[in-house]
Amino acid sequence: MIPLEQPFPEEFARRYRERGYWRGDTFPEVLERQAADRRDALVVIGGDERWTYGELAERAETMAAGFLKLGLKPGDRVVVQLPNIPAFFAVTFGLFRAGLIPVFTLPAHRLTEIIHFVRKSEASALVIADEFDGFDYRPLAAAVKEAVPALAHVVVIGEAGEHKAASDFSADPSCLPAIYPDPSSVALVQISGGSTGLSKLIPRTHDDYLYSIWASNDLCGITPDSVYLAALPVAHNFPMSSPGVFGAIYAGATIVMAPKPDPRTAFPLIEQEKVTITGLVPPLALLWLQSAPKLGYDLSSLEVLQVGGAKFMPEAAKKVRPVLGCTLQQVFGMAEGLVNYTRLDDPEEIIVNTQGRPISPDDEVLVLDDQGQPVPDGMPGNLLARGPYTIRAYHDDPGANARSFTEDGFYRTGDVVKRMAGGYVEVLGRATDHINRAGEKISAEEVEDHLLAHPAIFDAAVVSMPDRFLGERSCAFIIPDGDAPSAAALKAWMRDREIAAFKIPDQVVMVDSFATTAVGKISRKELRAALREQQLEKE
Ligand code: J2J
Repeated sequence: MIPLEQPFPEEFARRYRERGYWRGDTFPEVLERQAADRRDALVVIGGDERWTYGELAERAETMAAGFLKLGLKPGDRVVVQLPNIPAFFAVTFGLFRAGLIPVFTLPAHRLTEIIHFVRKSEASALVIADEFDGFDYRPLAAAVKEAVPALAHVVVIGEAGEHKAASDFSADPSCLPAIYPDPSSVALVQISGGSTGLSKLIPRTHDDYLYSIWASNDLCGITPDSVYLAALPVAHNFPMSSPGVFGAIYAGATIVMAPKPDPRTAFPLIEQEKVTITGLVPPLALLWLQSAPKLGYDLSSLEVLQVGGAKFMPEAAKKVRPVLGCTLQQVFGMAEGLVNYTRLDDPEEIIVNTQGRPISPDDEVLVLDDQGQPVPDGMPGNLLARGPYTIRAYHDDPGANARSFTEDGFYRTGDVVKRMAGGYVEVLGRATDHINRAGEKISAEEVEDHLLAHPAIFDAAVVSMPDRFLGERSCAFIIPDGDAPSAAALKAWMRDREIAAFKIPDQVVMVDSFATTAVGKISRKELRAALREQQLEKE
């Protein structure tokens, strides 16, 4: 197995420890501490379930024993694909307790993506829910197992069918590891939004991830009295760690799991459970702003609304306080590390117009022109970052590592930003070709690769187009080979390739040729411009 590691150079690791960022803490210890300190406090509410910290710790131990009895060994990887249900925490903290490493995927992922994550992480088990939102994950898991024989086990929350039921696991404290993991070892794997090709694996250590979590708690006002609503899928880095559900557990707060983020699902939960903080992507924030006055729920417990994942426009940002009566916190983060927040006591002007500033005094941020020279504050440039919770490398991907990191360890975020006084940044756009569709990142290359498999497609280029609601949506320009397929037929064909639905192009345009750049590459920039012109003509 290729080892999962995060190569922070020793001198940096030493500095991060000396400055108190890396506290030598680990995830299993965090839960154990909370279970001892606040056994009867509520940790998670979801559906009909209300678990205390004590219960969660017990359930996690049972899971841990169950996984180990299947034959998994500490250090093995387990792909987790679960919706927002309390069992997510029993599984995740069970894996932590057993020294196993969760690889987090989203409920929207389908066969193609899950096979990739299982293969790339060399996972020996996959954990799924039986069904969610009308989709049965059991046949998907069976197909993954068939495609990847090294995947030894599928564990199901709910009705297991042909797989193993997590409910059959039984407690056995004797098989649990007596020692905790090394804090500098990899605790979990996140996945990249990805601008080129398939998603990359992002190994995060106990030290670095926990730092981003506890420091976020301080900046977001999380206390044991906080009630965090998990509206976005919890496996995503934002609701997981900024400060998200893990922040809530670190602080001894309560998590409310919303199965879906729409107002009719989320608002009653806010009213009933007196939710104090939640995080949304911009299109959802718009929907909440529009629905709050109409639906008439009592949202007065809400103190902070975090918005991130994509740019939240100032005109919308301005409405948060008057309409929802809470403080807006803009969050500009990435699963690779660096997270920026507006501070809760920042002037409204900063909260509305910027995407915040980095968490840590030791976040090193560069804003460079295309030649790699620093640009003055206030001018657009490419954002690079290095720091105590920003990765130094993706897992097992030398090509991506050479592209995405400088020799001295800065991560090239691919974002174009303007830095302002006080280190606040405004996100202007991206240098790389991914589409940010309501916070879901889509790699243009990955979708093009699927399209090129179509027998009637000669070439394909996928670009973003502005969308009033989603921020961006995707458009595929296609040069057909012979008779062009209809857009509907093409979308149906894409769906049959079993990829996440959000990756299927929203619009399909047939063309005779592509504009190319000076070196003969497809110019996605010109294609985007062509789209904008078309839209203008329509308006
Ligand atoms: C503009 N673009 C943004 C913002 C992310 C917290 C919050 C978000 C993520 C996330 C995260 C943006 N304005 N406010 O992991 O911990 C775009 C940028 C960035 C990419 C990262 C977190 N917030 N973005 O969205 O790994 O382009 O993480 O590089 O999914 O989202 O995407 P992802």
